[in-house]
Amino acid sequence: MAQRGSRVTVRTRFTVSTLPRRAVMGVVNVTPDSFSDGGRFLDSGAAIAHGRALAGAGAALLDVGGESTRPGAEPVDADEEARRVIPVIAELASLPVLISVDTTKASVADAALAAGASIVNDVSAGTADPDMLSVVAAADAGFVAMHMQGTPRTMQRDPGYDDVTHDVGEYLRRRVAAAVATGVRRAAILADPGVGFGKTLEHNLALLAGLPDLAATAGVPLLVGASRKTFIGRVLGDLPVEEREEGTLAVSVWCFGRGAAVVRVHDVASSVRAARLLDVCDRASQSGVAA
Ligand code: PMM
Repeated sequence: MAQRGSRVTVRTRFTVSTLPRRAVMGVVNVTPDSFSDGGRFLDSGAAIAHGRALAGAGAALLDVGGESTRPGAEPVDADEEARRVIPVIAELASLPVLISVDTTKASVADAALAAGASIVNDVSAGTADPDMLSVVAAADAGFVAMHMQGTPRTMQRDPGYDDVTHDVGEYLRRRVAAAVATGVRRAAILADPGVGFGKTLEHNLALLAGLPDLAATAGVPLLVGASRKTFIGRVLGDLPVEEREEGTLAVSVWCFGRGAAVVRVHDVASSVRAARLLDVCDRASQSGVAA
């Protein structure tokens, strides 16, 4: 429980199995330079309004980030990052959705968990800050362990793997094991292949094709964040970021069809509607309903 002024925020104890079967995480970037919506929500009032709108559109989780991880991005110091995200998290924590903080810094994670976040989404899977896993464990919080090759500044220069699905799966398995060994509950961990983080178009496609294998190797359910990323634009003939929504939706449906537990997207409404349709089709096929 976190105290903030006169308001008391109750942080929900996160367990992956309590999520809707196909859950949608909405992105709330409080950054001047994010990958696809950079600068739009740097003002915390605008970010809060955006988070409310995403929750209203059916997001089960809101992911609040104050440091851009787009290729080439420069790091932000912890004080500035906390100044961006904490007021937004404190406000959004009163909504009936789970809040995650997108950070690689233990001090930011700690403050975010105190402000009402339930999950730490770490694109470095706990490797960037030696205190990260113990902060998550001490708060009994959820954890998203993402794979990245290199750092955001350098990761797209020349990514390489022996076998991308195997290498990423093994990495995620090791990071999940490290988190569990530090005291993070396995039932509160999601693994993420890190679409676009040190990956070519072919690597991204191989990972999407291999989602069931990845989940089996990682040993925990998957979260996938492909929304508006470069590979979608490339596949569709170099479309700019504002024209990648249909491609994003196709990837959400693909990921849900391959068993992903969560998709992380900017446009929540379309993926939520798709998830509902998939649920209804599943139920119809299970009960043998014919048209
Ligand atoms: N992508 C971005 C930022 N954070 N976190 C996870 N777990 N997975 C992702 O794929 C991911 C992430 C970059 O995209 P954005 O700048 O548009 O949020």
